[in-house]
Amino acid sequence: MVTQARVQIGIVGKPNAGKSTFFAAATLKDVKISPIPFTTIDPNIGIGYVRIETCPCTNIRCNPRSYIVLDGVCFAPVELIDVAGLVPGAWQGRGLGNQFLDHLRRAPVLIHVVDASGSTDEEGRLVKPGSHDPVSDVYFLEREIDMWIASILRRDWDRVVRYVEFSKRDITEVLLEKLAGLGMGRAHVEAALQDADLAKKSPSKWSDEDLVKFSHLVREYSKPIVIAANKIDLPEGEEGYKKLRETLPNRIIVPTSAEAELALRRAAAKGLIKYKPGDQSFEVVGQLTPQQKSALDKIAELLKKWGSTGVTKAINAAVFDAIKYVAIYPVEDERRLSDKNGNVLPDLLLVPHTYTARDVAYAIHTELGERFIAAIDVKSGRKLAADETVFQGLIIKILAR
Ligand SMILES: Nc1nc2c(ncn2[C@@H]2O[C@H](COP(=O)(O)OP(=O)(O)OP(=O)(O)O)[C@@H](O)[C@H]2O)c(=O)[nH]1
Ligand SMILES: [Mg+2]
Repeated sequence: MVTQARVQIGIVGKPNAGKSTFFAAATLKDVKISPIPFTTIDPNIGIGYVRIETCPCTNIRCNPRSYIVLDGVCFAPVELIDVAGLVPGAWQGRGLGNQFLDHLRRAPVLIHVVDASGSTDEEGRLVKPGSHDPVSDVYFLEREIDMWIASILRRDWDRVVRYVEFSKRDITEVLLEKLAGLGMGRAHVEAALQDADLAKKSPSKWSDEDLVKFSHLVREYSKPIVIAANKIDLPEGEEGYKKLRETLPNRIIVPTSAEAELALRRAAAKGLIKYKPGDQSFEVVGQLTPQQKSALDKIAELLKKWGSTGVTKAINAAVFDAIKYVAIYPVEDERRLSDKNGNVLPDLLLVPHTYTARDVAYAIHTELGERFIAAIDVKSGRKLAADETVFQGLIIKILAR
């Protein structure tokens, strides 16, 4: 079985926006949820799923090991990390500060849960619905994340200066070393240096503004953010979502009701309804109390209006749109589409779309990477060279020495 590290998704936002509700809805983990700011202090870590509609398993009987198939729909696991709320000035120590973002170092993508209903102020305190502007939350939160990265760079900026000025090392290399632990790669660092106009400026001459500008760009390139416009079950939530769309037309924004998704997942777990994450509707199969019925009726209306609760859509958008990962299916026996033991399509790997056939071999096992000769696109029978990139839905067999 393939044991590649799971894709991590960080869930960020101000207090009381619904981060833990989103997390609980996606993972079914029992975590603290309440309308009091700073309910979450230590991070919650759990497994959520991306939903893959057109999966080879739709037409074949398979024996999935590292993913799940429900009614012909595939669900591949991702790791979700729900952290404490950020408030303006967190980088200067306000609220719980921003140190806890260190838990998101390895996450290549973030979901920003925004209270689109405007019923909480920038510190997460309850206010009249519609009275707080959700757009301002997007701006301040992203700045706090940029400042977190800037603070990590500032910590030993003297060393960066020394290496570049006195040891004559290339600034890209020195920054890369520093930022590798934050999941940032060469392309991210080079592009940020270029676009911030800093590629040729010696680090001793960088102003603090330069450092923040670089941090902003390198964050944008290495940890893109999907916005979950949450609480759309409230009338003001719809307004807020529209405003977010209008003000930020180039951003990935998914309308969500984390609360509705949580209710549906819990009802399904209790056997009251038939529902899979991301479904457009549900079917009642158990005995409902009048309260349950009325709550579910409301959710049915929401699904009709919005197409889904948006939670799975936001996770999918993070993995497939923001960082453009693809789902591929490694097999050992290309005729039976199975592993050595006859398990059909046992594995589903989520990998960057820039991955080559050889990268995939390494992701499965270092040794397989080292012994790599070529790969086969099983559906077409075509050979893939080591440096050919993989694509969505590829069933791949690695040929190794
Ligand atoms: N109406 C509505 N309320 C929601 C939704 N999602 C969360 N809430 C409510 O918002 C409040 C805060 O939810 P949490 O999930 O604890 O928020 P959080 O962002 O984790 O907050 P902190 O841990 O304090 O940072 C709770 O009362 C939730 O029930 C939603 O989609 N719709
Ligand atoms: Mg929380």
